[in-house]
Amino acid sequence: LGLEADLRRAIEREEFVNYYQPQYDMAGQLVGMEALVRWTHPTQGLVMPGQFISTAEETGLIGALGDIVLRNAAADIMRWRGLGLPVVPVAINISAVQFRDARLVDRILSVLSEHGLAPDALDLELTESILMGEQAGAVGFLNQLAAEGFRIAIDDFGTGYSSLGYLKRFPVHKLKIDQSFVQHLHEDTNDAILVRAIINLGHSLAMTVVAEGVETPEQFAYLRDEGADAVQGYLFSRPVPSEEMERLMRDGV
Ligand code: G
Ligand code: G
Ligand code: MN
Ligand code: NA
Repeated sequence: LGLEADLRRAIEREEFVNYYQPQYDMAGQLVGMEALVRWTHPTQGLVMPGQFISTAEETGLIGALGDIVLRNAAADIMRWRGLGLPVVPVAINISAVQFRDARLVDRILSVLSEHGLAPDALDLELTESILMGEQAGAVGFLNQLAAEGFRIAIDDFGTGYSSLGYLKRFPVHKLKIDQSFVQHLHEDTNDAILVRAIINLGHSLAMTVVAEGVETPEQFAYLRDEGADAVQGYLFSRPVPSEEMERLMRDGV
């Protein structure tokens, strides 16, 4: 209960900032970034999402928190555009719980229109569980979001229920290979084979394939040789505050 009350207060005071982790294509060009929320706690300092996202979901506060993340992203995008910096899509994480909110699509659209932004400014990162069909209404939301012009990315791809049927039923634009497969590419032949298979699967379905959690030049070389479209990971940059992201956009890695 302590955390819930604390979180409620933090949402009222908007004690959250977006960090951003850049995504690069295989030639080193910035092609996107993922927004990752942090709580700027008055006494505990910077608190990571692992400490509060699940409580936000259980208490219904995730909707309001999601709005704050979106507003912060929209404000950053507008500032960067004003500075003439390269305009790349910002990926926003949307959890399965947020997909239960009948007003989800309206919430996202209204934040964007407040800032004069079009849906193509964002990628929406969803987990496989949302697409597995156990949630009434999820299919309708997805089709609605895609029709509005949002790109849909499947986060942590390969760790879900591995029912691939949903990939052809839903408007999915991007697969993000889960970092657990990337981590052991060079010790585990099975992981290397799975990564190759996911890249080929995505491309066969006309999707973009992004690898997460790239930490070594060897992992990057394998992904490049297998034809991955983009990479994200500590090898290039950790998630950084928006001012640092701004510097990365200006000066490169
Ligand atoms: O860097 P990292 O510790 O930031 O992120 C941990 C987890 O928190 C990730 O699984 C990520 O999907 C989740 N997360 C980060 N930011 C958000 C957010 O704005 N909304 C939701 N729903 N999840 C987020
Ligand atoms: O939304 P998702 O679960 O994909 O969130 C990505 C998580 O992975 C965040 O917590 C982010 O900080 C973390 N991350 C990003 N790049 C790397 C990396 O290269 N190595 C590791 N171990 N974690 C990473
Ligand atoms: Mn993500
Ligand atoms: Na992920």
